[in-house]
Amino acid sequence: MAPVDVEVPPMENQLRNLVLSGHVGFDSLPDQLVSKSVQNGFVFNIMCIGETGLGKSTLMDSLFNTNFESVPSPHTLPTVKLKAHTYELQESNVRLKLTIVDTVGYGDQINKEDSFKAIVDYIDAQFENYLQEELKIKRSLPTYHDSRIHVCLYFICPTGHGLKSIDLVCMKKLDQKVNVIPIIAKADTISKTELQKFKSKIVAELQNNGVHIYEFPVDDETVSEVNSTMNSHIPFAVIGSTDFVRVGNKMVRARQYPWGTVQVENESHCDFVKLREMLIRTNMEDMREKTHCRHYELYRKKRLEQMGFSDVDADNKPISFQQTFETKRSNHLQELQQKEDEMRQMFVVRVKEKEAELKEAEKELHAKFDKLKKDHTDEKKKIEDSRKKLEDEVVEFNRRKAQYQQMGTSHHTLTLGKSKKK
Ligand SMILES: Nc1nc2c(ncn2[C@@H]2O[C@H](COP(=O)(O)OP(=O)(O)OP(=O)(O)O)[C@@H](O)[C@H]2O)c(=O)[nH]1
Ligand SMILES: [Mg+2]
Repeated sequence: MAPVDVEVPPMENQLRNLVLSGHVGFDSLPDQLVSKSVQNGFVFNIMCIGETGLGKSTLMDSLFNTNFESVPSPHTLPTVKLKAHTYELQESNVRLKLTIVDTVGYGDQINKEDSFKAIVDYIDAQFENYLQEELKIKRSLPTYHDSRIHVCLYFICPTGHGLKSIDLVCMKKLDQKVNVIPIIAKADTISKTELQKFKSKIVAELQNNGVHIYEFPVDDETVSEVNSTMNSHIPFAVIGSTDFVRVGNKMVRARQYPWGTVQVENESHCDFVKLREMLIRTNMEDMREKTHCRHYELYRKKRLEQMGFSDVDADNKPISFQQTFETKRSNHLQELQQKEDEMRQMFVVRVKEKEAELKEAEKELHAKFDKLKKDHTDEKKKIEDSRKKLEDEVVEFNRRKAQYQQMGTSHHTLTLGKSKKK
């Protein structure tokens, strides 16, 4: 199809503001959207990165107030493995398909250099699956199970000494691919004053190393205030527990120690409530959107460019997908033709070479045959000579034999004559 030239007037001349004389009804669009979304249900995918036994599963149980029945990981795996489990949750009439991806064996290897590789590959693989679905002629995106990671909770070990190099390297590798939220795990093991210093140290280290963690959005005025306050509390120091204790007349999630009780949902004990508020109650949709519009878009751009597609040609002029395809197709055909010619030429050369080889072999064979023939003739001649010599010798022998016999006879006769005389 040839491109059609259509003159488009500038945007400002096209738009006219009109006043409606009565109620039309499109003000129900947001409600329609809500109803449709609720009907379809939502998908949210969390990745938990953190060393073995750092409280990842316990925190997930605490966040979603359920028991995901995850099993502890072994410490002895030679490589990091990613394990995804999907759950169907429902709250009121809202269904949530939640996938929790665990990084089994993270940080357990002696050589930790490749610890992040499996994670990066996993995130890319989910983007690639989505891209392949999107590129299909017959797409089924509405029913497609989107497995792209919407948030990555990075569990920091509560050492009080700042980040480990594996933390920095891993978060740096991921910050352009996923929304990274660093959290200090098992925060009940660190004192209040140490925690503040630890937090500032982590923030400074992240900044100095250019790691871009996810920031709660401040452009939506309904949540901008709470989000900007929460941004200053990052990294959240969290505690998880599967145990409940009675406080007043309420059962609350808590960890009991000989010296006291730590309540998971008590804001003066830890930042668990802040994390839940930000992750689930305020910014879940923003993370889903950023994953699609920022991280996936970046991946898609890179991949399409790798495949040879671009929005502009070599002269920086806009180029359509179809034009790129046509150019690629003709280039491909040209390449194919060139390859065919090369192969044909190569074939001719090979045939010639083979012919020469065969001729050489034939010549050698002839030479061998001639030599053999000559050897045979020589041998035959030799044998013939020997036979002749032998025959001559036989003749000579026979002649001599006859001579001797004759001589013998005449001697005998002579002897006989003498005796007669006597
Ligand atoms: N002190 C303290 N202990 C915790 C906390 N959260 C979990 N734990 C304990 O840490 C241990 C490991 O917890 P898990 O939740 O299984 O840790 P995990 O990171 O999922 O472990 P793997 O899946 O095996 O890597 C358990 O004994 C938990 O009770 C916490 O906030 N503080
Ligand atoms: Mg676990």
